[in-house]
Amino acid sequence: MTTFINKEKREQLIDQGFCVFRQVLPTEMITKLNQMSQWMIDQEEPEHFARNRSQGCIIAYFKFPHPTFSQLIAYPEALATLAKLGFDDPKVWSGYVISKPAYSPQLYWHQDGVLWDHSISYSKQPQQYFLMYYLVDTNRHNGCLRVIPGSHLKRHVLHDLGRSAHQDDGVRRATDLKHPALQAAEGEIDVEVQAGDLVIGDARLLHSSHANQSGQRRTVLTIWYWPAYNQLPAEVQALISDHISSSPDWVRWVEETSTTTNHLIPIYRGGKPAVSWNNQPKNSLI
Ligand SMILES: O=C(O)CCC(=O)C(=O)O
Repeated sequence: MTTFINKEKREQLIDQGFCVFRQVLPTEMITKLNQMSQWMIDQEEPEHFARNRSQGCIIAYFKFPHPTFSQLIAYPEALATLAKLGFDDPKVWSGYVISKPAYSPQLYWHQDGVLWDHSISYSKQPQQYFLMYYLVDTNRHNGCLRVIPGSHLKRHVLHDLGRSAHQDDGVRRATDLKHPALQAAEGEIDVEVQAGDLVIGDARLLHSSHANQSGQRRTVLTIWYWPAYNQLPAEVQALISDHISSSPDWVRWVEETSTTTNHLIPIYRGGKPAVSWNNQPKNSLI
């Protein structure tokens, strides 16, 4: 079957670094995912929430395995949406429950690219995308996503903060609310969505989220894919495959879910050494 490519959204994703598809998840699936997320959150240790106060929490899908998360990773409507962007053979990388409790602070500005040691990161070739499903209607008041369009391809002053946002305790724990990674940023825009919408974004895009000023929890499920894994250079495929297969949790998850996720598993059997992992853009990003 030939899939109609949505050229407008593809162009937006490649040039601006993100796009939104409306109403990808039906209400019953949103209800199941909310129940699953709460079940995972309820098992997490108190120190996790304190350590990750800026995010709320960030719980990997395999930490408390649940069939509904695996169902979402291989969800036919999500994969059909990637196909509408021209990606009909994506591979998966990871997934998280990221949830802000009522009245919680903003998320720090960051980007999640790991291939900055490879020339591909300084090009428009599709690499790594997040698929984000917000499980409640989300706006500026309750902590919607904000992004800096185009920042996956163009240097921004926030790049010079480096990885301090991820590493600095005052930022992660949101005890230093005056830190530049927690401020409004030049060029930012809000991405307001309804529950069931799907936000797709480039891993290199600078993003954060507003504080949750509401009395209700705000949860997003983030799943990372390599939309065109088979077209990536061998040394990049090697990094992806080495990284995941070195995790016993990943190996167990692959075995347990193979009937539904087999076609999504990135495998590299060539002999090229992996490119090194680097989260920080070089000066050649201008
Ligand atoms: O909480 C959000 O809205 C986005 C989460 C996110 O991008 C992250 O934690 O890396």
